Amino acid sequence: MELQRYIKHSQKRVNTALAKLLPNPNKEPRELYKAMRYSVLNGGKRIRSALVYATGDALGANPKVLDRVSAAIEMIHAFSLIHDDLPALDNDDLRRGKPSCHKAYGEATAILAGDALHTLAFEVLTDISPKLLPPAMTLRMIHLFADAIGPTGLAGGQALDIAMVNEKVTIKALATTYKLKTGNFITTSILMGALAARCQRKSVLDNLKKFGDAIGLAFQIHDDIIGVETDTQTLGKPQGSDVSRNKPTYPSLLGLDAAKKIEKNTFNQAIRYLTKTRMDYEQLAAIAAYVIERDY
Ligand code: GRG
Repeated sequence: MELQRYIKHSQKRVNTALAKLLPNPNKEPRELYKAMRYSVLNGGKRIRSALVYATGDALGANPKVLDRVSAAIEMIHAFSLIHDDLPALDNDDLRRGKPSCHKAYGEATAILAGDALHTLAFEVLTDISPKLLPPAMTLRMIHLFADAIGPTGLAGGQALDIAMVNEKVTIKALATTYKLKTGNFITTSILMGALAARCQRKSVLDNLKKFGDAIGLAFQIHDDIIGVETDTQTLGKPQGSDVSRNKPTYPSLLGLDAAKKIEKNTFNQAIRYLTKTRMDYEQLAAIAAYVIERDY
């Protein structure tokens, strides 16, 4: 299937699953449930879900399992964005072109909406039917998932990110921060898609991991580049916000041209690992290309 259609199709799959799995906003506590739905269902490119579906579909996973995996991943992603936008962290008023969660619902509700999405994501995974996936495989997925969110994942990466503001850092330290803050969660989305298909082949899993790590880094370098080059309206968040916060980025440390060169080399490396999996990787390769071509 052509990429744009595949991405639209995956967005529809995950949005349908999310709409069912998120709590009913007509029940109490309404404000909390509305804030959760607002933050998860307010757009988003759904790149991580597309990676789950592309990997799982290629390896023959049950579509219902993939829906739960994708939904759990988008819940955690939305949770991290809600907390990232809070005044104590990045203090952003705009997310996906709309008021950020705390601007729309207040800080207390935004904190709780993030917390509730965090736990709901785990519940969604533990509820995968043992008829569809052996519990040992589900447990393996949940372990990977937790690992990508906690101290050696999103939370740890965010701590490093905060500590870097106004500091002189090396490109190596920045790459480590990006791996924790962004890369691990992208790699995990791909590996969960493979585990959802009961894939146990070490060479496939190892090369998918290397592909994910490379494409995760390319994703974040591209985020730095479009943060400088794309206007606020297209970005859905303020252009140049990293510069105004004095946050180190690939372009600020190396210059735009060098950042673009590294991004391209990292993408090429990612594709080399992908070809080594010997799976049907056409959609994954197309999504990887989109990751470094998107303008928001
Ligand atoms: C996870 C325990 C825990 C705490 C939260 C706030 C935080 C710690 C982590 C934030 C990490 C963060 C915001 C990383 C940025 C990742 C990133 C590049 C987000 C943008 O992703 P896109 O472009 O966004 O896929 P859309 O809107 O398309 O979904």
